[in-house]
Amino acid sequence: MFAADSPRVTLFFVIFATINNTKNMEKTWRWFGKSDKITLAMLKQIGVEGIVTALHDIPNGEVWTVEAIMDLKNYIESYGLRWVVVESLPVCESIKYGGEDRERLIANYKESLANLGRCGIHTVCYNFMPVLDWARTELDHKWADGSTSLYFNKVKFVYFDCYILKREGAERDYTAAELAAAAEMDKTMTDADKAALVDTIIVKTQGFVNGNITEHDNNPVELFRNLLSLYKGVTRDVLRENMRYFLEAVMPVCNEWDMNMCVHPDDPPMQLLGLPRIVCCDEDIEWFLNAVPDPHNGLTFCCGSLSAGAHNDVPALARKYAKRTHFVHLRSTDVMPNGDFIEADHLHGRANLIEVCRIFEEENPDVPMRVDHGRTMLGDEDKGYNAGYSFHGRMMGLAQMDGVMAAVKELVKKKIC
Ligand code: DNO
Repeated sequence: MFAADSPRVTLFFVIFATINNTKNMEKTWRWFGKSDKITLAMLKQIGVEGIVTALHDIPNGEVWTVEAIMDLKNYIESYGLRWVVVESLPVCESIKYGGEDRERLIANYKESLANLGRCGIHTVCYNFMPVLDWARTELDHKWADGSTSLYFNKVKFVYFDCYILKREGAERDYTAAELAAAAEMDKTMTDADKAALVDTIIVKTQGFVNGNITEHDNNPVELFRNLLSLYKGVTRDVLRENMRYFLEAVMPVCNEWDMNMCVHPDDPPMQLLGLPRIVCCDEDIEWFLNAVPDPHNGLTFCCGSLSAGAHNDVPALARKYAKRTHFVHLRSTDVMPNGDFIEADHLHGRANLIEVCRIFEEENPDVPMRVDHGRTMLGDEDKGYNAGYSFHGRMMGLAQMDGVMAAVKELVKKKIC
């Protein structure tokens, strides 16, 4: 098989793709709506064809009406693009922890799904992570070349949990070495450092994806504590049952309107802050797919999230779950022995995206894929883009993955690999 990290192989792919001109993967892009600083006109110029987006202005739990969906869909189509995937139709916390108003919220969710189906949009990405969507501790970790990427520093996360959040019993979740390193860190952390860490973990990475806490909230830590307290007594098994309950409730609508639901893996794929996380590994994926064995119940195969767990063999998971995958995120990470991880570039890291693309080309060639995250580079840094969602960095990732896909398509067709 290919050595994904060989520059010569990479070059071969890119040149090969250029000269062969095969019908390539649909180039999709996560776009945050009409107020996104990266406009559809810019995306047209870099060859984007499909859009991944959501009605970001509608508060979680409210119905997405046909009018609102069509307004955005028509806007996207006026640029000659198409709305391919919804990311995300958020599942409210109350559905996850099993609150009193979950029936009403599930009814609203079903109505939104039916309305999306009526408008011709059939793939919906969501997640079942309690409170915290994805977790990072640094937004601008420097590479030697001057570009930056997102980073998860385990000790900083321990520090946030034990010294800022001061969660009861938090110490039990960490090793003696991690606690000692956090105590050491406490000697030099200023108030400004602490505020920046809070801003990264619970504001800048969260506001634009799940709306629990936004830039306008005054006391994010207090709000966050309140959210965590909603999960008292919600064990892993309870969360699993709540997920099964939700999926069973929405499947009839999914069947009627041919809606593909695809859950995003937990990012990173491990327990955090005492909260259960239930889409972390092979056994978890197998569980939720079997719990509701309807083909509309599927996975967002986020190579980046899965690769951030040293326990996950990403190509092996792709082989096993390609046919139940409705959406792919192309991103890679490198995991360090101390539990840190860094977002690698798209041709490197432990996700092995070249092999993953080959597997999907063989097993599920029409699945929508998007390049996920990118470095911050070449002027991206002062544009105020959402964390991880740079313009130049993602454009580079898109070009790399486009070349890889073109080559893989040709090689699979000729049965060379
Ligand atoms: C982060 C994203 C996630 C993802 C949601 C899906 O960059 O991958 O926020 O969109 O978890 O619901």
